[in-house]
Amino acid sequence: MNDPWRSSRRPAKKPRQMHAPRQDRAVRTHGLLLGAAAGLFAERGFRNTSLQDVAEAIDMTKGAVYFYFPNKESLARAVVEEHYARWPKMLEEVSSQGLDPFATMIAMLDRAALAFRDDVIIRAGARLQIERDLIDVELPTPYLGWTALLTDLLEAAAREGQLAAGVDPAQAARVLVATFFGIQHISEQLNHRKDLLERWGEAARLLVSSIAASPGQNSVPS
Ligand code: LUB
Repeated sequence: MNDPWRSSRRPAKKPRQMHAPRQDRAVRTHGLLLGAAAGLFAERGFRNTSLQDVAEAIDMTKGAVYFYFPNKESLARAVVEEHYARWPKMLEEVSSQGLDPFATMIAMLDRAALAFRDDVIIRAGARLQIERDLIDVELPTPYLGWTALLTDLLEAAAREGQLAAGVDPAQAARVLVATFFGIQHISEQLNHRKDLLERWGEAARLLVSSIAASPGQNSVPS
């Protein structure tokens, strides 16, 4: 299946020619910076996080951070892009299980719920997208990747007779994305997503039963 999030990433820059050990160290430092920034963005938000805070979080000088990111906006964009880069990797893993399209959709959304609860890059990317109007840099347009993926999977499910009569794949995809977005946002606001799996499970059971051709088809785990 093609990568619905490819437009969410800038083309990878050719790494400058560096000696291997130095390049490895630069890649590791870049990853450390993303992780530290994500932790702070997820907890405090964009406005209340400074490059100095990020530098101190991993014992770097602010000057050293500037070698990787010229400003806080570019760091925020890198975190959001890494958020979206997670999904094609997840899709590759799920697709390798050989599930049918409907089960693949369920598996992706269930894994996404885990990621929104546990993955700091996912959590930070979600918060930065909420705060996108405060961030003076172009960020990927939200929601479109997931909507495209679920539309593709639901169209494949329809072709395999897995959808109830009259279910429009694109419409169902939009409702699923909006529902998932709302569920994870409300869970974050009320209890830092501690109950996200339970909240997503109850929504999924309702939605799945309303679009599946046969009750209990690929039933969502309770
Ligand atoms: C998802 C968020 C939070 C959509 O795809 C996105 O942009 C999303 C961040 O903006 O939820 C629901 C899967």
